[in-house]
Amino acid sequence: MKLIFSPASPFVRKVNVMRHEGQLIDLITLAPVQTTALLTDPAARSANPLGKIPALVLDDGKTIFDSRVICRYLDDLSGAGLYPKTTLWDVLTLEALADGIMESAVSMVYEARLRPEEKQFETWVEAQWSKIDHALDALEQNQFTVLRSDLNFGQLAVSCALGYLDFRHPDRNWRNGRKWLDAWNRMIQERASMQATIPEG
Ligand SMILES: N[C@@H](CCC(=O)N[C@@H](CS)C(=O)NCC(=O)O)C(=O)O
Repeated sequence: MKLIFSPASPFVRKVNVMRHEGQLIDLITLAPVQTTALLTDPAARSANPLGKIPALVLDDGKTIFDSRVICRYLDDLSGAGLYPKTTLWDVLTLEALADGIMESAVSMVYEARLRPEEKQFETWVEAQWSKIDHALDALEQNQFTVLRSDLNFGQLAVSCALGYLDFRHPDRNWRNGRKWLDAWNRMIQERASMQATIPEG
């Protein structure tokens, strides 16, 4: 299998975390690309008509995306058991929340990097941060109980999202007023899969 990826992407990090958790490192080769919403890499486009990464090219030539589908697939393949049947919908909802945080955080980066300065829309950027803020408050206030249950992929996805906030938005100080979430995240970040996938670039 071949993973079309870029190391800075939080969505890619989720897949990489699953590669480690499922002990699938040797089964998946890595094909790095540089792709943005404005300049799509041809390999990303040929794997996914949307041009987005991650995309996983299977051994039979078929491609699967997006990160949520790939992570479920790799969990199934490896038997890692990170989507327990008894809490499946809660775990998937937690993962969707993590993905939403990533989407808003990535779109803020795109706004700053891809849009000409005179066209940047501060109100819109703040509206994106407000989504993240509400999501983090909900996590701190225990609105998503599978965050505090046995290890599952929703938790790892949340930790990838928090890692991306540290990586791209350190000035927003997401830890302010969120002591519990910070302590929880420190514990998750100690896992070998999280340590091996710290974003760079
Ligand atoms: N829902 C997708 C989101 C993937 C995504 O937005 N990836 C970004 C990189 S972080 C991308 O490919 N951007 C290029 C583009 O928007 O064309 C997933 O979970 O995989």
